[in-house]
Amino acid sequence: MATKELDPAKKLDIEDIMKDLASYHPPRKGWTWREVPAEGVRMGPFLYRNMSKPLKRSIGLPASKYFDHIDPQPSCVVTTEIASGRFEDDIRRMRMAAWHGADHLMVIRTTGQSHIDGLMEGTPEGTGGVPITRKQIRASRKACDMIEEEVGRPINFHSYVSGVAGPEVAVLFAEEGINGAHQDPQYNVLYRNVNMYRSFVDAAEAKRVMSGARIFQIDGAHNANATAKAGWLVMPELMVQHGINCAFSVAAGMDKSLIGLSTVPPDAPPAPKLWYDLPYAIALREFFSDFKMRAQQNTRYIEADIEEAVRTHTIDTLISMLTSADIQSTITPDEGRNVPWHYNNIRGVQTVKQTWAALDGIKDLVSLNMAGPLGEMVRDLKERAVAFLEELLEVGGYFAAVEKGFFVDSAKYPERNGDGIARDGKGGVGVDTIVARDPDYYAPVCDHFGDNNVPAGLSRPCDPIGGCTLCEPGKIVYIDELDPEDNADKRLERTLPYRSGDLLRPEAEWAGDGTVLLQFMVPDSEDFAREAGLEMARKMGLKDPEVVNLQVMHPAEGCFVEVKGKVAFDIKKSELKIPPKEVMLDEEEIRSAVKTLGMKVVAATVGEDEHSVGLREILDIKHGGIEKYGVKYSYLGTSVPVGKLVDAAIEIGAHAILISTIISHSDVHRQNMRKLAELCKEKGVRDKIVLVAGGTQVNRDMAAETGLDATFGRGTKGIHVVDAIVKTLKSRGVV
Ligand code: Z98
Repeated sequence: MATKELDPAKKLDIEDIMKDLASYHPPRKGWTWREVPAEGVRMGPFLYRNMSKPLKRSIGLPASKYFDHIDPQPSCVVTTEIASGRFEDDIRRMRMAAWHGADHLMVIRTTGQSHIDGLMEGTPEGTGGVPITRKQIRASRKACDMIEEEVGRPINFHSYVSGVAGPEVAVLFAEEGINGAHQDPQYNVLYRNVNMYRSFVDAAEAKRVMSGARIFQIDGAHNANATAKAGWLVMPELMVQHGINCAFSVAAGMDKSLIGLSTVPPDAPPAPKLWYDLPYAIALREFFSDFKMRAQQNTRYIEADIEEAVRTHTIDTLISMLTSADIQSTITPDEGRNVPWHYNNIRGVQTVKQTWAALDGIKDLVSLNMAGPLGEMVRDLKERAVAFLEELLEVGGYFAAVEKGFFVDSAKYPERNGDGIARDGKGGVGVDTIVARDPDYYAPVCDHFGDNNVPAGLSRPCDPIGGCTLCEPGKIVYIDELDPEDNADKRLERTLPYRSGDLLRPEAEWAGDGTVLLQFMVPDSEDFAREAGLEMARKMGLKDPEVVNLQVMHPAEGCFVEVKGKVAFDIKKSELKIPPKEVMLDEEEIRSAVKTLGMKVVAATVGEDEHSVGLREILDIKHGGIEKYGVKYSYLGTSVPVGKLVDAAIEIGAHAILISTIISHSDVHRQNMRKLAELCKEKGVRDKIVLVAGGTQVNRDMAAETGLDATFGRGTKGIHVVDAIVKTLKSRGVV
């Protein structure tokens, strides 16, 4: 079914997306990589060596305005994790993330979904993630189908095939066109205490179904270095975990190109990161050269400070570039803050984009010195991993090793601390639930693992039933909301005024949530800063304030505090006075007009005004003053009588007079402005010279009131002034 084209000027119409879901099926299935032209990508004045094709529509980095708004896109797939608990809000966030360059949207499941032994229906609200259900996936995939058209690049939608309903979830994902999923039976065993045999039986089926739908798989080895007391010591074990999942996946019928290793740098500064993370990344790439690498920042070290997260992320991205990661997952400090802020997803994506552009083609300029300690460390890791695997085989194989607590032990193999996660083969969720298939077992479904006595002569195993749901999507049974209260329609009703009505509230997570973040410094010790911060936020009118970040600046002098909270007021859009949008002339047009005229201006602060700093900023080239655009200026100094300025302008044939007037008592600023206009009239030059005034108490409306051509207040830059002069001269037919 074709989706509607999105209008970039309009918000997503969530209600419309929710319509006709029962008959919606994704137009395409399977994972997609970015297109990376071998000859590089030319953008603006640059040639990029390792970038993918640009997007049809996107928002560049903040500094892109200095470079013709180019938005180079890294060669790797860029991931962002989105999971606010309400999928209907997340799809708006997905659109924002896609516009900034994310093409892998990972939807974290709600806490505990691994333990649910079947599929959930409806779209209840989640905590710590989104409940993954058919309706939620279908609506989100439908939104992604529209968004990918809008930005001009396929979007990979991703969630998790883990827990005791793994195979059922895999079928659901295959039916609904999910493009990527975490799947690793070891994850279930170690972190979710699912029975080890059951977990591997399930995984074989799940992996087979995933490969049929060309769903890209990411493993779960990284969870060990996020869980272990010392992540940098478990690297040999991680390589073994990767190896087990890769080998098992291939044995279950998965294509190697669809298997990704979840490579997570074991360290973060202040640790000497490069000495651990780089050899680990290289050892992985060398051992697993047939497979893909998805790199993600280590969540274990993420504190509540966004700056810290971004710094570590930048270094991680450098390592990813040096070792050619295929997917870069981005992370935000939200794990430490408990609010998944929309804009932090974007910041994570920007970090990768910014680093990738800055370091584009780094491998053509810099090479790794494998002859030194790096090569030695890589070899050491590989040897330890091989020895680990050998011992695992010696004790009787994987299951025996898990029983003995081989995994997530906090010492560096072959040392052991005896604190690994040990699981009992006769225990765990789903123990004793494996049923051997009868010798004549036959299931009329496709992509089914193991013995299936498909009758001879059929082109598809599902022919006798006229097609399975993987072949005939029309057979999928779609169940809509069951809960009359906890459902998307009810939530959408409540948030409608904030999404398409007249009301506006700040938003961080959900439409109309009113959540804001305050940043300030409390000039006292940590003992007081937290409570003081909360109290200050309350006095500023925030409800439910919570300190989400506190950084000591000095033990006694003070702390930087970030407090989140909620506001309860609404703003009415219809009551806002929106100033008319100023359309500035093109910079080139301005420069050429200035050049043609040989534009000259005279400038001074007038009356008894000694404040010259603002005017100098408007004039000097240093911070983008009018000099930058070729204007020649005569600066007459401070406290200059208005008449002197007019005489000077006439004498040198200036095109404009610029006065600056800060002092405003007794309305002296207005008086000087009026005087300038009157004197020019008296001397018969009013139509020849453009009159401009500026100052902190001046605003745009004062021009009309005082008889000048343009007046400017705070925040004015040289470009605004020269734009106004050229526009006025154009209106007079001078240029
Ligand atoms: C990541 N930010 O890896 P439940 N299966 C595997 C996993 O690694 C995970 C799950 C399932 C991280 C997210 N990973 C952490 C192999 C989780 C999650 O429903 O939470 O048990 O599944 O991208």
